[in-house]
Amino acid sequence: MKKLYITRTAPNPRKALILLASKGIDIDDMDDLDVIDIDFAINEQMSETFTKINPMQTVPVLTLDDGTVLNDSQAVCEYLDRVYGERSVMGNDVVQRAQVCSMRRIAEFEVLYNFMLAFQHSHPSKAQHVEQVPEFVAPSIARAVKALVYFDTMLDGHEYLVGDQLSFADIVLYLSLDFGKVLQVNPNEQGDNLARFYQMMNERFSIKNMAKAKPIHEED
Ligand SMILES: N[C@@H](CCC(=O)N[C@@H](CS)C(=O)NCC(=O)O)C(=O)O
Repeated sequence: MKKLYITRTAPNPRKALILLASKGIDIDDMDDLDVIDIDFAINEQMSETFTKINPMQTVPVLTLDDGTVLNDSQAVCEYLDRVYGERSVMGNDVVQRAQVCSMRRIAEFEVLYNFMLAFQHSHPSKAQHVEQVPEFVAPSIARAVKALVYFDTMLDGHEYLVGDQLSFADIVLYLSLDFGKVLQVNPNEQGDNLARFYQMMNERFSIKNMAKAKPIHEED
């Protein structure tokens, strides 16, 4: 049985959850894949059991039947996209794939990672594990917000970032907007196009709609 280790509230594992949901697949009802929830509240990602699976102590992780371990969200999502569902969310042809890759990386590196950096350096829950530098926080948020201006422009007159169908770039942009809320960046106040995009994605993929608890057991 394949195993997907996730935390349902964290942006990188949510990529995998939303990717499958966008293909109409219920992650908790798959014949060949078990979902294992990792509880950040008790630092389960740092437990001995999980560290053996992923020494990087991060989620998501996908383990395959032959023992292969995929411990990066992009790799996990590439695998899930190719193996499950009809249509790839990575793009329908060579050009679209390149466009999705480009948009996804800009959303990831300019928005999501700057928000994550700001979070790591400001949130009390991270203080024990990160040498927090408060000076990183405001410039990181500012850089992310600046990139959101670009995405608001890209969505002008378009429902999605690439073509007329949902792609992985939309998933990463949505997660970035959603994560920005913990830093008091309101996704509804970053331009009309982004607000419309956020509301559309949030109706389908909010944590509230998708969350479900299923604790890991040491014997797993
Ligand atoms: N490059 C990794 C980064 C994964 C990552 O940072 N995951 C976060 C959740 S979004 C995590 O597991 N953090 C563990 C922690 O904060 O202790 C990926 O994209 O999979």
